[in-house]
Amino acid sequence: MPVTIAALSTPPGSGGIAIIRLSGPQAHALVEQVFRPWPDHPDFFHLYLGYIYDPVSHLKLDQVLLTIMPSGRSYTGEAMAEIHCHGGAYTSKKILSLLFALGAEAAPPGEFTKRAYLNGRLDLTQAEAVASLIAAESEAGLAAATAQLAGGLSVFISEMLTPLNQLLATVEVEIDLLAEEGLNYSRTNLIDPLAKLEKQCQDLLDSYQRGRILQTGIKIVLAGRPNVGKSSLLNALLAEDRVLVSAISGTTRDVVSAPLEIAGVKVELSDTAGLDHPQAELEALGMARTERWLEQAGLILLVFDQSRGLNDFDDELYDKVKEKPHLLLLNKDDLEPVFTVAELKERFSYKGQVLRCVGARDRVDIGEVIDGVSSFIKSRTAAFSDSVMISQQRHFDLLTKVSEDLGRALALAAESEPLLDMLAEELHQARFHLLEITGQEQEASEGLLDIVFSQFCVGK
Ligand SMILES: Nc1nc2c(ncn2[C@@H]2O[C@H](COP(=O)(O)OP(=O)(O)OP(=O)(O)O)[C@@H](O)[C@H]2O)c(=O)[nH]1
Ligand SMILES: [Mg+2]
Repeated sequence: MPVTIAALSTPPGSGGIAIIRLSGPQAHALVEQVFRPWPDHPDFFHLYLGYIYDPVSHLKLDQVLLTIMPSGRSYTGEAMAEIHCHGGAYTSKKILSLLFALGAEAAPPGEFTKRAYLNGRLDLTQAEAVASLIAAESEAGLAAATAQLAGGLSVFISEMLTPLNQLLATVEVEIDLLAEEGLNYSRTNLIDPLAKLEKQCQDLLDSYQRGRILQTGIKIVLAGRPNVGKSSLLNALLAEDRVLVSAISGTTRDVVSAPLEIAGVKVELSDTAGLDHPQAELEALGMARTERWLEQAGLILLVFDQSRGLNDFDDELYDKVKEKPHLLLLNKDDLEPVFTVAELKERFSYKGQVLRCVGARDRVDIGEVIDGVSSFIKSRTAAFSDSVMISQQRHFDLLTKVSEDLGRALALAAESEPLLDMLAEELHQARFHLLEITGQEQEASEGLLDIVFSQFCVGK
C-alpha cells in the first residue's frame, strides 16, 4: 500500500496563504485528527473553515480552509486533502511536522505528479508538461506546455501507433503463413504506410527546434566590431541603462545578458565584447568569451556602424557568423553613411533583411530592430503553431530512434525477398520507443521515471 505523503505545495517563505497537500490512503484520516470542527458528513471538494489543533497538546495552531478529495477524482488519483493555512513559514512548518508525527511522510520532489502518472491520471508527456508549465516564463512557453498537458502529443503518438500495430500484425501473420504457403503479400501494403509513418515521425522531429524556442526561449547575441553601438542597442532594447557605454573602443569586456520578451517568446539578449585584432590580453580574453557565446546563439545580430568603413576584419567577422542564424543591423543612422545597404549585402552575399537602427544611443525608433527580430522568431515558430510539436530532449531522442527503426524497416520491406523476422523486430522496436515517450511501455524502467520526476519541485 502506498504511504501517505505530505508537502508544502506553495513556495517556501512568507506569503498570503500556504497550501499543504496530502495524498494517500490515510490522507482523510490524518486531517480528521487535526481539523476542528470536523463535519459530520464531509463533502468532497467543499471548502471548510476551521482550525488546526495539535491533538496531543490541544494547542490551536492556525485558522485554515480544508478541502478533501476522493480517490479516483483527485490530481494524484488517490485520496487527497489540502490545507490552506496562513502563509508564514513557521505556521506551515508546524502543521507539516504535526502531520509527519501522525504518520505522513515527506513527499520527495515530483511525487504527487509521479503518483498521478502511476495511477493513470496523466501519461508521461502530460506529467512532463506539468513541469514545463511551472517553469514557463513566456506566453509562448505557457501555450506550448498547456497544449502538451491537454494531451496533444499523446494523441499524435497514439495515432501513429494504430497503423504501426496493423503493420506489425500483417508482418507477424505473413511470418506464420510463409512456412505453409510462401510469401503472398503485396509489398506496397507495407511500404506506403511505413513511409507515411516515417514522414510523420520526421515532421515531429523537425518541430523540435521551434518547440525549444517556444518553450525555453531564444538566445540573441549582439556582436560586431568595437564601438559600433552594441551596448547602446542593448540599453535601448531594454529601455534602461543596463550596461556601460562609452566612446572608448573595447568598453565591454564581459558578456552581459538580460531577459526580454519578443513576439511572446522569452529572449535572453546578450551584449558582448567587440571583435577585433586584440591589442591586449584582457581584450583577447573578452573576445574569446564573445566567440563562445556566438556558438550558443539562436540568433546573432551583427551590428555595423554605417559611418565607418568596412575592412578585411569585417569579412572575417562575417565568416564567423554566416553559418548560424543571423541578421545584419546598421547603427548610427543619424550619421553620414560611408556605405549603402546594397553594398553591405553585396560584400557578404547576404540575402536577408538589413535592419536599420535610427540611433541606439538616443534610443529613437528601434521599432525596426524589434520588428526584424519578431519576424525572425515567427518564421521559426508561427507556421506550425497550431500543430503538435516536441520541445524536450527526451522526446527528440526517442523519436530519433523511432525514425531510425522505421528507416531500417522501410529498407527491409523494399527488398525483393524481405527478411520478415528482421522487419518485425524493427517494427517492435519502433513501437517500443514510441510507447516509451508516453511512458506506457510496461518495461519502461524505473530509471526513466526517476529522470523525469527528479525535475519537479517538492509539493508538486
Ligand atoms: N551618433 C551615434 N552614436 C552612437 C549611436 N549608438 C551608439 N553611439 C555611440 O557610439 C559609442 C560606442 O557605443 P557603445 O554602445 O559603447 O558601443 P559597443 O559596440 O558596445 O562598443 P564596445 O563595447 O567597445 O565593443 C558611444 O559613444 C555611443 O554613444 C548612434 O546611434 N548614433
Ligand atoms: Mg559595449
